[in-house]
Amino acid sequence: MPAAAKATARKSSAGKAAAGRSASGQAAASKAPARQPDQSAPYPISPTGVPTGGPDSVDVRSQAGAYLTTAQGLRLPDTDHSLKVGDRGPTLLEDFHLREKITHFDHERIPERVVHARGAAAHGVFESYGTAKSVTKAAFLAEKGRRTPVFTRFSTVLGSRGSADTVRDTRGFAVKFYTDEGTFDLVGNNIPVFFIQDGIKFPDIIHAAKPHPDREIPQAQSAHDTFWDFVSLHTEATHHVMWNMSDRGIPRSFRTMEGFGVHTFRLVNAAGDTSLVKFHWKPVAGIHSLVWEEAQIAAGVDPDFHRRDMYDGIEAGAFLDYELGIQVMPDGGSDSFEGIDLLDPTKLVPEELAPVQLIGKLTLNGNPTNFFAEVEQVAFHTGHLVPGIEVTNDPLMQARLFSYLDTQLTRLGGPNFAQLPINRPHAPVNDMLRDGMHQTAIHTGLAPYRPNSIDGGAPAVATEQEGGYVQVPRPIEGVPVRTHAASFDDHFSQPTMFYRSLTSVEQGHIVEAFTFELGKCYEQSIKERQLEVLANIDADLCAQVAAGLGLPAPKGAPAQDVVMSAALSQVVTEPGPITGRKIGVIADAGSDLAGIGKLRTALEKLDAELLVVAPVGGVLGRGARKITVDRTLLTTRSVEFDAVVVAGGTTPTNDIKLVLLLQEAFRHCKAMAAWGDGSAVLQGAGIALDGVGVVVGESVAKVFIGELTAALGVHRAWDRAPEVMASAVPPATG
Ligand code: HDE
Repeated sequence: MPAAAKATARKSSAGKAAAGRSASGQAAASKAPARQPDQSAPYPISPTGVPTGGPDSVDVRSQAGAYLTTAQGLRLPDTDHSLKVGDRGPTLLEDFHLREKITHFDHERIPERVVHARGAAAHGVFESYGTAKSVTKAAFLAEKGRRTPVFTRFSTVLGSRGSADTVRDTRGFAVKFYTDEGTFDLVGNNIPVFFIQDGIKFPDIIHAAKPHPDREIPQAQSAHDTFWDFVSLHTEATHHVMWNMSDRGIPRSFRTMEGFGVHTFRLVNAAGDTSLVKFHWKPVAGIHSLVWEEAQIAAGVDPDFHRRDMYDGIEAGAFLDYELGIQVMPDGGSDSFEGIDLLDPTKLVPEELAPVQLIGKLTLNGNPTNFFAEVEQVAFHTGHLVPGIEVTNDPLMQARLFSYLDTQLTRLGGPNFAQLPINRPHAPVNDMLRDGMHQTAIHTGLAPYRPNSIDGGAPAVATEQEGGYVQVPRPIEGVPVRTHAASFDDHFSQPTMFYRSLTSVEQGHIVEAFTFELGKCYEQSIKERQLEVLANIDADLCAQVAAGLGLPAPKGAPAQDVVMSAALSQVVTEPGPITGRKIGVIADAGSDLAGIGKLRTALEKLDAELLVVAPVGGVLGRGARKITVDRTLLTTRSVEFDAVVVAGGTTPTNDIKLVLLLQEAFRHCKAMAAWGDGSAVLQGAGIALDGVGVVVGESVAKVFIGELTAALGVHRAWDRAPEVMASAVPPATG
């Protein structure tokens, strides 16, 4: 939404609140504050799945009434003073309002998630292409054009609820589909493989990765001894660690992240035929990442970098789009494909071997109305399945089937968390589960048991034809053992494939990430052991990291015959969309304001946002040409922008904050541009106008806009990297 419309929307709801006040200051209208246009809320559905009105109807669950009341609806004359004996006397125990207010406040927090505590979420819709019909009977996937409401939460794994968004970590990508056949949760990550092969190791990896238990340091980081101690000993983590150390560990935004279901699922079609399937989310805006220095700066200057980006984008109408894709493998009984064990969650299936077939589109278009009620209380569970989607014997998946239900008992205070508005299914619920903490449904009938005669035998169980979830027959036999299949022992060939499939720029980032992380460890033996792991992936990688650490490079035995997978690289050469990108325009009172207006119109058409950065706040120009300053040199930093442009007419200055902003953006290989004499400002910061990814023009003409958006569309001018990102780490020799 354009800024002006946003302001009007805000004004109108503020206006409504003001209109509700009489001259005496007393509230007179009966309306609680309205929802903002960018906000959505859980559908008005009863705790048992009965719709209570359309999505736009008045939400009876929000606060109502114009007067401040107690939780019992008693109107209050004062909430600023406790009830005292005289104005200097002690407080009376009889002050029930004070006690209720403070007691409720004391209990406002629930335990944060043990993992994935830091997250943000949005409402949206999933529309099926119908192309999955041949592999699944799940109606929300099989029926072309069917639209299913969704709620999607993105998260980091390690940090606490208040930690920074841009830390190096895996990101959660959890999607709740409120289908007519029951809720389906696809609880995935932005990395296609996992640290462990068996769920029983989850407490170990998480204990190692979380802050040290004595001083609770470091927050939201893997750059510490216990993490590297564990993963260097537990080499099945190697593949995941490689992805963490790659650009995937520091995504630019939620909008530019891929998502993966990680495990292999078993899909069943209407005829009962089964396939083994891996789920992928493909971001329509392309896959892009931060550079490490940028991520570190952002963690300080804007710890909310990712959630702000998503919320602002949705508010501006630049929705987040992803296509859902599946890799389909035959279910021939071996649970493997082309020599890859599909039950091993540390292995991926290269897209070149099993292409990702697109089956639908997810659009996130609604911000939450209330963070706690929706984002904090949403409960995902890998066991929320619908007919047509089944699990496999992946031992990681099997353990998750237990964990997600169990964790909610502590986090959400009992077994009725499915009745919380955000968790309510949109399908009718008749579960015969009764009572328990926070029971909000009013169940009727006398016989919550089966068989019964008193309630007429109801509810009935459903046959498969009636939508009953009947697992496909799966013969299982064997003896109880605590072991794993021999194929699980290969920990290195896919990390080698991953590393060798990347461009040299991406490989360089991995080298730097390992060197940084291990450089933060204190224990020499841990660094040495991790180098031995790297030696089994790639000799050059190991040599470079060893050089950076000042240690000898050990010899390993990397796989020789790995087949590369070009799909693993995220560097693009053809410009993609620029949806949601932010372009900072440096300007002052003398700048070409008409040019800025023209550029803004062009960028907004592409769903990108132009932000005017000036030495001081306020407004530039007057009348129709007037432009509001969005940021000052004091309130912004280069990391906020994907490209920095200097407007024609802007006076060169030696303000160090401006020089830093330009040089930093340049160093991070971002698109740089200037029109007219604005180019002198770039030159003043030492930026050559003929450099890679530097766009200059006489005015904001079509060609200038085209070149700028093309530079933005490839995300970074990587060819500039050798010049501006030169590192002490010696270059690859191979
Ligand atoms: Fe999770 N995980 N996990 N996980 N996970 C949780 O559930 C767990 C795993 C993932 O936005 C918890 O409600 C075990 C893989 C996401 O609310 C908990 C194991 C993948 C989220 C839990 C795994 C994930 C969670 C914490 C090994 C990617 C955030 C609070 C067997 C495919 C969901 C909660 C949200 C959250 C357990 C492994 C993704 C404790 C035991 C593999 C995206 O139940």
